Amino acid sequence: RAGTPARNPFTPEDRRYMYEALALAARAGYRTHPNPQVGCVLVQGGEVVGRGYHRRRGEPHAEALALREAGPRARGATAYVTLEPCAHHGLTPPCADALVAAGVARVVAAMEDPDPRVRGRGFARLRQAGVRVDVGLLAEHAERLNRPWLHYKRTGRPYVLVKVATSLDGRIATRTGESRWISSEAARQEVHQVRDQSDAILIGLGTLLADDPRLTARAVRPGPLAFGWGLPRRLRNAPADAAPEDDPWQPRQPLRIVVDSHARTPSWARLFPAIVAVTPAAPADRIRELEAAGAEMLVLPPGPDGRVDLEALLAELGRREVVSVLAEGGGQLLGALLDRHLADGARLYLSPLFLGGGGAAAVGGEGAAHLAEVPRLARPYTRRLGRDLVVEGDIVYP
Ligand code: AOF
Ligand code: ZN
Repeated sequence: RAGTPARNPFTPEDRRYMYEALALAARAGYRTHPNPQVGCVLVQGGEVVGRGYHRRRGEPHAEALALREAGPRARGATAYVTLEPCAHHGLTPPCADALVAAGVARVVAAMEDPDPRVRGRGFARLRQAGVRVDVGLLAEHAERLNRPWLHYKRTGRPYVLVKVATSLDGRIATRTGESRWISSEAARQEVHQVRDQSDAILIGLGTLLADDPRLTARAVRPGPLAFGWGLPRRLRNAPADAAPEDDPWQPRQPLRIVVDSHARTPSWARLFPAIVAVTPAAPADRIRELEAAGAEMLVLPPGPDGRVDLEALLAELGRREVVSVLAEGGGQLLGALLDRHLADGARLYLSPLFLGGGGAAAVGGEGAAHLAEVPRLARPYTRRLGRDLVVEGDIVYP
């Protein structure tokens, strides 16, 4: 134990600069899709000489922007980066080479890049060129910053966030079916910000029939990082706090997806254009009709229960570079995702109301027979929002 501090290569200054790099990265507000959010700060003689963050796919990487700002002052500098510098020729040249060429003396990285094109190769190149490399500073923040992207890179599937807005007794409607509005105005507004930061929204047929939702993001302002629970407030709020002229907030509409085994979606549904996921049991005439209405029909193998195999659906979405999915309901879909261990995170908006017996439950599905088998939040984070209580966190399965 006595030897531990001596092996920690990081100083309080290192922490401060890495924190700054993380705050820069977070400004992107997931606009980097399908890329990660990355920030970089270059420090020379106790002075910041360059800053950068990756804004959008195809635009320069964080390191390239910081090096551009620093110019010749990058020589001998320390680079603080929130992710391992890349080693591949993608849409832009390798950052590891650019750092070497600029004469950077030391690279401090929060974590390794799990992308198969990088995965340690960036560090190896830097070290081969004589650059000192220290990895692991504020890694827990870096993990939370790119929660959906890291999951997507590691599993090939999008990160699935389950959204639930209920009464205190976990219901989404009264016994007569009234459901508008259980959650407060503030919570409903936040949901638009979450949609705006999600690549796709998933609903079941029941919800479509009950609500006929548009599922668009009608967010007027950028919000805090939707998938960033556990981050310090300053990092999580970075997109909202970034000056608009600094990073213009372009509206982005998520893909809309309905899980509808037998293609019962009405052709007048308001959410079109959308993807409708069906099984081979769906009638051909309905498929043609929905295609004419603006649907992309995705015929997937049926799962064990005869309905759309959600695992196959997520695998297909992963192939299409969907990094994050917001599952908005209803109870059957959310229950099926939990039953099959496919829900990765949850956000609950709890309104201080009791709807009582007879009101529909927010989560259905098969459910657990024993407490030892239930999914739970690894660590629930809570906060107040208007009159509601928000509970969010990563789901773990036994
Ligand atoms: C970095 N700095 O700022 C980012 C990195 O399509 P490309 O060429 O932009 O490459 C995307 C990949 O590069 C992405 O999957 C991730 O591994 C890495 N992103 N790397 O050094 C950055 N955005
Ligand atoms: Zn790069």
